[in-house]
Amino acid sequence: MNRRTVLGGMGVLGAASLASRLVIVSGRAADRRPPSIAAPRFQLPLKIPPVLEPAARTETQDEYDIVQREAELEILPGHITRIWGYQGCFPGPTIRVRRNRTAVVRHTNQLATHTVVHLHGGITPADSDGFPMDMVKSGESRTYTYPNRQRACTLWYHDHAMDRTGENIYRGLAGFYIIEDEEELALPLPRGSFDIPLLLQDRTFNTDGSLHYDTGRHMGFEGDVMLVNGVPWPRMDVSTCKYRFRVLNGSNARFFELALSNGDPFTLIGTDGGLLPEPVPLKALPLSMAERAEVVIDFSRYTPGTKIFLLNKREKPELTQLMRFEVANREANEAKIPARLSDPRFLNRPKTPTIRTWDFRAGFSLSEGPPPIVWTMNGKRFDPDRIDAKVSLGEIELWHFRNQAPLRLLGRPHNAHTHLGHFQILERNGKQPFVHERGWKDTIALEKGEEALVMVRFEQFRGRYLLHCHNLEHEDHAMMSRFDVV
Ligand SMILES: [Cu+2]
Repeated sequence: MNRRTVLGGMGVLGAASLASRLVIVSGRAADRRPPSIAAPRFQLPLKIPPVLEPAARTETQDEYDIVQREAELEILPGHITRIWGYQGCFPGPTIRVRRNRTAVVRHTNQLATHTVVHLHGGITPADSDGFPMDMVKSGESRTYTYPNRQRACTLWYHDHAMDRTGENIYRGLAGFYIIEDEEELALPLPRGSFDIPLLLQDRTFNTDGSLHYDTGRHMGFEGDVMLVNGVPWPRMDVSTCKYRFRVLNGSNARFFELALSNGDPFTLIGTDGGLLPEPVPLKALPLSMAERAEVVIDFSRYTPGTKIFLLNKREKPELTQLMRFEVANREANEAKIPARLSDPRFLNRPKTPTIRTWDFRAGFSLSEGPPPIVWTMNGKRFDPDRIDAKVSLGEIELWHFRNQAPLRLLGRPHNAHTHLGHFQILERNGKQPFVHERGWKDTIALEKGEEALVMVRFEQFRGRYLLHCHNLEHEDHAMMSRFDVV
């Protein structure tokens, strides 16, 4: 008897009974994945995505052209992998812009799939924000306008097409987007070749080198090869000085807890929404999907020849090591971490704010499956035509995110991402937020049963926007809500 007939024969069951039977279909044990090709570890050099040059510049804006197309790349030595890439790159080229200079990005879709582009963390007009139904069909183009009226921070642009975001990003549609401003450029932080973006992703490769994708039965895809900037388990030669790393968890569904293999601390300087007020020394840094963290690692503490791994302490042993730093040269740079990094202009908590509650939880649907689960927000699946909240432009609200797991078995980690507005975390489970999340955020991790209270203000633009889980398979399986800024 296969799993489908087990479930098909159940008919209507009580929730507890149904849950007990779901054991056989949920979780990794139920996956039927092809064995991945063995990839070399810590031999291939880290690559840095190219910076995209504007096609044109005017006094006030930079104009970019991006073609979304397939490309055949040698990701694993001796194998060809077909990817879907911005400009055929994997990851996409980095866009670096200045605050208050408008970026106009014209995307042309030469793929066989519909696409949508979202600038994650961008304060973006609604018609350029990448609403999932604003799909660009194969052969068509769309121009997205980003005013960049926001503080310096590390954003990323990625696909957001209805029902297919997970696969589109998985096959390559993601890239960094970095906003710089005067406040940050005045600081003596590491820059140039010491300012390194790190995109963390996991993938599974079929034996012919092609990417294997499945939704993990809508639980979320987790691969068995770790990539950093599209390179499997890379190594990076570093000098004996400070480096700034802009770390992005670009995985579909994998959580990270980053640490150095020698147990030494590193310094957190920024979160999703830019620099913290002051640097924070850390030995471990949780990072859920789509979150960014900016850290400085000081390699001047080490002698040439030292090897240090970047770890994901949340993982089983074979996937713990992500990449290896090799201290290769003695070299000093002038970089410092100032005691005061920025004025983040945090909000003041209003006396009588509007409070909204957003529950992230599983729902049952016997028309789905296996498993017969759908992902819901406040018990509802995403409907692009339904407005779940109307938010007044410029008003500070408190949003209460709850990861609800009424049945323990159906509990999964989720995370909450708001479009347009960045937020400050006031409370996590009724207590102070973690030290690594006391800056501006647009995405927050919610472990099973966790809740968080955040303060958010949506500014600059009216229109339709989204709140959703950034487990991409949950998102594609409708864990998304539309709110309108009015
Ligand atoms: Cu989720």
